Amino acid sequence: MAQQPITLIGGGLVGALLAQQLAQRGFAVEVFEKRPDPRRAGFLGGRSINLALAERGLQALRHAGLADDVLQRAVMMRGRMVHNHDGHSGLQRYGVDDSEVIWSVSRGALNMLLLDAAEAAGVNFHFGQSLAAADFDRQRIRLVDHVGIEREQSVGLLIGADGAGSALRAAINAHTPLGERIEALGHGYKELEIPPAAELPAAVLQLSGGRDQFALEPHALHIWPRGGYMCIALPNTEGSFTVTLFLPGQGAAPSFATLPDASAAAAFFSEQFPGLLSLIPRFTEDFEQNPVGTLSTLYLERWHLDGRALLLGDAAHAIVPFHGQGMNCGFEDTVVLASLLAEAPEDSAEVFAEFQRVRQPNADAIACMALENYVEMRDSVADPHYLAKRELGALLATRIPSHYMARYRMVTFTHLPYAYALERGRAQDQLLEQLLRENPSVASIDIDAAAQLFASTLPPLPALRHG
Ligand code: FAD
Ligand code: 8R5
Repeated sequence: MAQQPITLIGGGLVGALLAQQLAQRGFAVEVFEKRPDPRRAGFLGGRSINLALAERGLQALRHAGLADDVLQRAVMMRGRMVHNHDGHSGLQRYGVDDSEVIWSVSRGALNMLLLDAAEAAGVNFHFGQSLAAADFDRQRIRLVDHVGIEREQSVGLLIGADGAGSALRAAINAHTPLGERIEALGHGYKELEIPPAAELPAAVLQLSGGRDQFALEPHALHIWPRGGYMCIALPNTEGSFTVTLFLPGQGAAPSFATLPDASAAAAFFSEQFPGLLSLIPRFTEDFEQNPVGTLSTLYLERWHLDGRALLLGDAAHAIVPFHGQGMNCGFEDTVVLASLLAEAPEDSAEVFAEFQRVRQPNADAIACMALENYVEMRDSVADPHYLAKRELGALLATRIPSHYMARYRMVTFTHLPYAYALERGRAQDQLLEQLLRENPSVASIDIDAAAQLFASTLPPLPALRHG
């Protein structure tokens, strides 16, 4: 087939995975990536940033033949370890057993693995080449290198996987508005590090089992919920944890505005997260060196310029991080797009329109659920009503798995469309609320009657495909 070559902007997680899949299907793919090749330049500063990989992302990696390689370097997380203010902690499992777990992976290592795989499939990468402008009518783009030298390049089909601040999005927008809306969350984040246990004084490890390589339980995503804000920690393979503080940016204490320096922040931590603070020996350096990250949701009315240019991943639908699904959703995008393009390579206008038709309702749904999960993580996980609902849900999941599945499990461990998970979750939640209103406690609920209520009110869940 005499198809147009593909010009991909951005060789991050989504760009590299898409490039590999398109090359595997016989497309000629050129990738222009702003940053230098991470395999050559190394990851400067050595900060380990990790991400949670769940079933959707894993499924996309299976398609690409890369799942086993990735899992080999991942740390299994079985559930959330909730650290309450009184110092007590407990594990809330994410799934029913160890087949339903999420995986902590290093962003740098994952990106390098994907670049290797894409190159092996025949993709041509051009690093240190940043998109500056695009002339869609002449099929040319302008690129600028790291010293500011500009050049022009002729292009084929333009696909933008250049992240939340997408330059291709800005270029399309200047040609034909995309109907862009960016909603700031108003909360920011700061990354800190818990080093491997060997680098910590024995005294602070007593409570968490000092014999281990890790200062905390390694096989969990740790949460310190504090109502309006929280900390989380994800394990790294080397025995360290990346901690993230999520906090309002402005306003009454505590907010980033009321923590002007590391000593104010340390005082706040010793009050709110004393056990955690003792595990962060480089608190001052971390707090001073690492910037406050911003969090927002990006909504676009359109994701493409007819058959000439398309956006995917964060460039099309950046979301807040609280469901750990940004990368997972972007990876799911790549499978859909690669298969649509392979089916009709000459009809890019139709493919791009169909891609948006399929993916946009799902992107909107995960955007919404990610916002909701912030409240759940920072507040509800310690709330008795929420815990009662969870307990009742767990009973129903065992009693009628055909009619009840927790929304978190649909999002994290199945390939059911996000829009379905959102809608089904709402319907289930109404019934759970009704049962808890009509009964004084979970123990007093007749589970057979509850199961009957679900079975007679809701259609059965779709049969699940596995693997
Ligand atoms: P990016 O990964 O941002 O890649 C964009 C690429 O485009 C980059 O390589 C960039 O250099 C390049 N680029 C930018 N501008 C240009 C230009 N002008 N020209 C050429 N190239 C350009 N998601 C999860 O699923 N689970 C998690 O646990 C999770 N944790 C996260 C933790 C952090 C700290 C952050 C910030 C995000 C997290 N996410 C997580 C979200 C996830 O990182 C993103 O959804 C995902 O990286 C999106 O991939 P992308 O390729 O679309 O964008
Ligand atoms: N992203 C995650 C979850 C859900 C956990 C749960 C939450 C850090 C900037 Cl905040 C967050 C989750 O409901 O118990 N799974 O994976 C990843 C998360 O944050 C990532 C690490 C992050 C952006 C900073």
